[in-house]
Amino acid sequence: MTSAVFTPVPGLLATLDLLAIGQAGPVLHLQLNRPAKRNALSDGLVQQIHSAFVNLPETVKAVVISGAGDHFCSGLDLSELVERDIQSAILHSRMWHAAFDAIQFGRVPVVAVLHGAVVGGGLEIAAACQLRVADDTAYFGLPEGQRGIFVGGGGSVRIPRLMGVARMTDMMLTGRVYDADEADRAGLVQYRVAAGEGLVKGIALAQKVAANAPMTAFAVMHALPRIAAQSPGEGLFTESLMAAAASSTPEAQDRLRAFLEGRAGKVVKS
Ligand code: 1HE
Repeated sequence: MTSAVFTPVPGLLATLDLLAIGQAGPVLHLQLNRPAKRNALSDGLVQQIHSAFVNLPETVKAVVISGAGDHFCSGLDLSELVERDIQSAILHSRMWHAAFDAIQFGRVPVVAVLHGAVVGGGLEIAAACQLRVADDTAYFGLPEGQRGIFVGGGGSVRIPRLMGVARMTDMMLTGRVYDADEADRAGLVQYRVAAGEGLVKGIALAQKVAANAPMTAFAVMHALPRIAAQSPGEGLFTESLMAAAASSTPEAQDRLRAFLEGRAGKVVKS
């Protein structure tokens, strides 16, 4: 059980009726809240996710995202997949990109707590988060292949960076579904827990993440994935700029001094 007490967040976030949002200290818990539809990503839900991430309260330093009911998320709301002309289909995908970019490149790190179905757009959301926790019930699929469509929420960019192009190709061409252990081995998730324990783990991780210096959190979120997409020469240069910016903040100076004066923790085996 987590000892954190989450209370509703007033203001704009409280108006987002497809999400259940609570805050405990620096951690915000955002739950996809369409359990009757297995948290299928309707346009409204995607827009509410976007609104939530661009309107996080100043006091929030880390977010946990999870799904209400027995599944994390069943992906695109197929009932809305009406025949679109090519331009509106592009705009629909770009709307998803904007929302999931607001998760990956927002102000604070995000931990995804995954259980049950994590499929299609659900896996695309998970891939936009910085950390992923899966419990025993989680399973991962990209049914786009079977439905005659393609990923449109950033999956083709983010998922191969986690598991490789070959594994994603297999999932899309054959409908292969990964269980939680397979997903762990393939790099899709970083933490594996017993059924029902994902939220406690995710909140504990978010509390640790929230204790980081904000500039370090920012550098890890914003610089690491961009450096990974740069050439080695550009990456090294970006790294130098980021390192100089992070180490010259007053918070970094305080933390370095605390270690040298014996007031900060040592690195210990876990
Ligand atoms: C839905 C959706 C949905 C459930 N859109 N309505 N995603 C998929 O191809 C996955 C489709 N869903 C499923 O395979 C299953 O629903 C689950 C494995 C996720 C869950 O199974 P189960 O037995 O718990 O629930 P259910 O009985 O299938 O569904 C309960 C209700 O949710 C039912 O509606 P009801 O009115 O009959 O009660 C379902 O129709 C509804 N529902 N999933 C709409 N996805 C832009 S690129 C990204 C593209 C994609 O994400 S493709 C992946 C689409």
